[in-house]
Order: sequence, then C-alpha cells, then structure tokens
Amino acid sequence: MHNEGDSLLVAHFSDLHYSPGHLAEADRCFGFAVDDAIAGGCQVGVVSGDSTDHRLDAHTPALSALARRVHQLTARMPVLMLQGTYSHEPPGTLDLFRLIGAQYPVYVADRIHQVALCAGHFVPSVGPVFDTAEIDVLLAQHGIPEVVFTCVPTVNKAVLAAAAGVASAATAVGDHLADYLRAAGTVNHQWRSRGARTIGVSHGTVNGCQTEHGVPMAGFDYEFTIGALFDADCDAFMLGHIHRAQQWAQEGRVVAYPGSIGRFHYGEIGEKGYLRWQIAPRRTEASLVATPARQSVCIDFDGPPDMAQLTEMATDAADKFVRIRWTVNEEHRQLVDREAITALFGASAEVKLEARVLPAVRSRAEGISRAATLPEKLGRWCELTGVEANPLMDCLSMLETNDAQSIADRVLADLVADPVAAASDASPPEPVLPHVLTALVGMELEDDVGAPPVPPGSKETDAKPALPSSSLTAPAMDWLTDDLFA
Ligand SMILES: [Mn+2]
Repeated sequence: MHNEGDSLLVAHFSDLHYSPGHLAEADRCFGFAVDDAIAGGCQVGVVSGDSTDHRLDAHTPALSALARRVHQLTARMPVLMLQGTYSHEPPGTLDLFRLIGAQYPVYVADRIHQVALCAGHFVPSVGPVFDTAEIDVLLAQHGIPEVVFTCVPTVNKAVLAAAAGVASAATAVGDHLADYLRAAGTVNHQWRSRGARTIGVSHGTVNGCQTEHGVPMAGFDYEFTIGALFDADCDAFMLGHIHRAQQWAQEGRVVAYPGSIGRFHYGEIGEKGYLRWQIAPRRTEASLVATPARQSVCIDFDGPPDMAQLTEMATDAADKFVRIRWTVNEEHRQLVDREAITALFGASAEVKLEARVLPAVRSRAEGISRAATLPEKLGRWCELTGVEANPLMDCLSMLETNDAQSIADRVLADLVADPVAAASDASPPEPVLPHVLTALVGMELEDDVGAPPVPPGSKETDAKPALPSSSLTAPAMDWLTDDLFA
C-alpha cells in the first residue's frame, strides 16, 4: 500500500488540560496547533492523554471548546485519543468524543491493546496484541493498514497492586509494561516487515526524562525505560504526561514527548508546542511546532525585592505573566511595597506576588523539648552550646537535693578554703571562683547581662574577689530558671 520512502504525517498533541482555569491558554494553543496540523497536511491526529485538567461538567465551556477543536480535526483526519492520568481525565471522560467524529472517526484508547488504521477506520485487537488469526482476517478484509497503534493508556496501580501485591506494585508496573512492550514488539515486527507503520502511544514517565522545571526523573518506580519503549519495535513512540518536549532516537526510530500544549504553570522552561511526525520505515523524524504559549517571567529574592532589579525586569515584561517571590523576616515585612511593584508591571498580563514571611521564632536549643528529664535537657543544652556538662550537672543536683541555706553555706566554705593571692599583678579572678561557678563565667549569656564579673584593673575588686558579685550569680541563675526550654 505504501511505497518505500513514503512518509506518514502525524500530528501529536498532548496534555491539553482543558478546564475553566486553563481555557484561554489551552484553547489558544490547541486551536493554533489544530489549524497548523490541518494546513500542514497531517494525515492522522493523536492526543496522548490529559485532554482535560480535571472532572468537567457537561455544561462547562471548556468541554465544548475541546470538543469543537477535536471535531474540527476530524473533518480532515482520523483522531486517536488516549486515556491519561485519572485525576486529570476521570475514566469515561473521553467516551463522549467517540460521537463527535466528522468525516473521520475519533478512536478512544482506554485499555492496553493494538489498533490498526485501515482507510480511515480503526480496527482494534480483541486481546492486548493482534493474534495471528486476527492479522490474517484483517489483511484479507482491509489489506495492509496505514498504521498499527500499540496503545498503553495510564496504568491503574491500584489494580496492579491487588494483583501483584502492594510492596511490588511500583516496580511491577514497569516490569509488566516491559513484558507487554516486548510481546507487542514481536507483533509489530511482523507488521513492519509487511510494510505497515507502527506507532506506540502512551501516557507515563520515562525513567531519566526531564520535567518542565528541568528536574530529571530518575528512580525505579517510573513506568518505562527507554530500552523497553524501543523494544516495542515501533517506528514512532508518542508519549504524554511530562510537560516538557524531549525525544530519543535509535536506528531511525524515535520516542518523544511533545510536552504540554501550553504553559499552564509558572516556571516551566522550554518551548511549548505539538509534534509533527514524519513516519517512514527506519527513517522517522519528529519536530516541535511551537504554539503561542504565554510567556512567563519568574524571579525569587532571598530578602526584600530589589526594586532596581525589578525596574530593569519590567521593561521586558509587557504582556508576560510575571511571578515575583521573596522571603523576608517578620520584622522586615513592612519594607516591601506591593503597590509599587504592581505599578512597575502595569503592562504585564498578570503579576503574582508571593511573599514568604519567616516568623520570629528563636530556636535556642533545638531538640531540647524532646528530652524527658531536667538533667537530660541540661545535657542537650550543654551539647548544643559547647559547655562542659559535669560542673552544671553538679549544680543541678545540688539545687535538686539541698535547700538554699545549705548551698550558700557550702559555697562560702569553698571560698574560705581557697584564699586569694591579693597581689597587684594578680592573675585574672576566674581561678578563685568555686569550680561550679567558673563554668558559668565563660558562657555567653543572653542580652549581655552576664558581663565579666570583674572589671580588669580595678583594685577594689581585685582586693575582694572572693565574694561572688550579684552581677555574676543573678544572670547565671537566670539561665536555669529562665524560659530556657521554650
Ligand atoms: Mn499532564
């Protein structure tokens, strides 16, 4: 039916996300893409999932707008629509689209199977792949199909978890799909050898792909590996789900995401568009046709926004969607003039201001509240502040076991037992203090109340350093009775 070297032109759209909130963006971009695909002579249309953003009521203008575009497409080409993520496209959403074909039908792929396109009609396999008897009947009735699709809509992990066990459900998805794709590859190999083109269509994550925010997706619980997709022996593998356009090629075969049709979120990098595929045996190419997606500009400040920088940015932000984020401490929140910023971006399509205010919380001793006993809390505090714990533990046990008078007597007794060398060139006063208090002297006390106990060079204090001044003991005790564990 096809001459070697003939190219089949396929328009591949994905992640349209029609919804009231996204209607303007989705319809401007999908409308452009549909017109462009028709004008460019595309022969088949594929929508690889997430046509809608969430459950839509029948009266929602977004649903009829989507239906109108698909209907427009079917005046010129058959269209295959694949079931996407259930939260975006609740099962059954696409059923209605089977009814809106104009000159050509809309085929809805909502199970894992294969389907042949023969002279504008879709002929599905009964099971997951065409068996030999089906292939013989199909060839006898329709001749060689223009294209055979292998459809892998969103896989319900809950169903798989029930079958494979919860623990292995995540990786089992990948294993089962790889097995299926390999089986489909055997059948596709037969189709290809007869001259039919083969196209895979799926909605899921390829391990190692990159999201629209530039984040690589790597792990074991993604649906596919690139190798598994190439195992399906498809000339073209058309993917949906990831909103960033990207592709992989191997021996003239291509696996590709067109990405979302429009820019639905701030911070999405790269161009938006649809893929125009030229599919010929061993010589497939896919090129992105950019849609007029909205332009967004995002800037984040670690602190109050820099008005000079914003003024410069604003000159290039007309008609763009602008998001400005900043992080400020609670006490500085009043420094930000939201009205001035909004005025700067008066010519922009939208200005979104997102402030993150850091509350004034002083974490003086992290984890201390989880310690159960007072000695444990003290131990944790010593650990965090780098203070030797033993002298303070002695103090604490003294406080817990003795009354005030006996503690005072003991301190005084220690002082008498350790007289002072009262020379003019006396060494610093610290050594003369009882060892439990010595530990407190070196500590940084909050609010600077714990000033050094002895003004250097003061003869008067040099002469009588033996009595701990109130300026020393009071703040030191404050620490123990203060709201330390808040
Ligand atoms: Mn999506």
